[in-house]
Amino acid sequence: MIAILGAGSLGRLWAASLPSGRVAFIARPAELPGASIRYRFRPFNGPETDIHVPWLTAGDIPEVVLVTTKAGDTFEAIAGVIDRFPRQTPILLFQNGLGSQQRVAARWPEHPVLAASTTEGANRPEPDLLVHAGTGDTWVGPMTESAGHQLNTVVELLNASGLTIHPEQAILQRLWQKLVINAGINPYTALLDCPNGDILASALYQDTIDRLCHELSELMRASGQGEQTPEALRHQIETVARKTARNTSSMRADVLNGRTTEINFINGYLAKLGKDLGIQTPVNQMLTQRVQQLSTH
Ligand code: NAD
Ligand code: KPL
Repeated sequence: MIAILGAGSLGRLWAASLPSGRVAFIARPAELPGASIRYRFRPFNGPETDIHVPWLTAGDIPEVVLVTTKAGDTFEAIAGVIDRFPRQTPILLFQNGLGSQQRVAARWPEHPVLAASTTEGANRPEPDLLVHAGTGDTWVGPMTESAGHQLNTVVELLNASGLTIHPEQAILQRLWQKLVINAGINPYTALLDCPNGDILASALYQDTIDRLCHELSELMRASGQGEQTPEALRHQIETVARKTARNTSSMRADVLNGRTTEINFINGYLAKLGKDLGIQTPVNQMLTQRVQQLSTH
């Protein structure tokens, strides 16, 4: 049995993709779950299907727990349920950005904690409809020492979904690569309320992107993530912004839907890291503060 904590867009994508009967959602501790979660699943290709996913029952021991909550909810979500699972149960974290994964790995080092970086795209235009909006790749790798031994088992379990999974020993590096892209696209789309491609010609982006990439380059070097010039980072950001030009970023979508954004785990994480490492990060700080202000009213 594969258990999923967080029955939102990504959790429902995994639940719909894994073989039925092999997957269950984990209820919040105070929740009295009903019979099952039901929704329509619109795959990337092919006809819509009806999905029923049961709740994990007290006697079920999952082979792995997929955590698909937002970064800001993850620590508390796991803390509420982790006592139900044996120590050897692998925990696989799907959060965007950085900070939440390290916090979980540091708090529960005895558990095999793994992290995933995924380019799959899923959304819920209606509460009972899950749309697989874009197919991609998912890299999975260990965040704690004990997780290294479980990596192949976890990847094999996930392979049953038909989604494309890769084992990745250097998962932190992979998460950093995505962090850089998110840091250079997401806050601009939220502040400018525009699709990804439209940020490129804006004054806000033009005035700050070189300084932002300089901060990113310094932070990567100081935290052992290798040497990347600011120019190379800007090129990577702009390539993704052009490739996803008509997309609404996850951060813009969160703001438009009145949800808390993941800014604290993207530019906010980088600003905090700068403070810890003695590196100035005025652009990351400015973007973090301005996006935080968007969500407070
Ligand atoms: P979402 O908001 O749709 O889903 C999160 C779910 O977690 C919600 O249903 C929420 O009710 C639930 N939740 C919150 N606290 C909980 C708790 N204590 N116990 C149980 N459930 C709880 O978000 P999402 O789009 O599915 O994204 C989840 C994470 O995956 C984010 O970090 C996001 O950046 C990342 N991600 C998402 C996608 C995507 O396509 N949706 C792609 C890549 C990465
Ligand atoms: O990952 C993304 C997000 O929206 O969070 C990008 C790459 C910016 C695509 O929209």
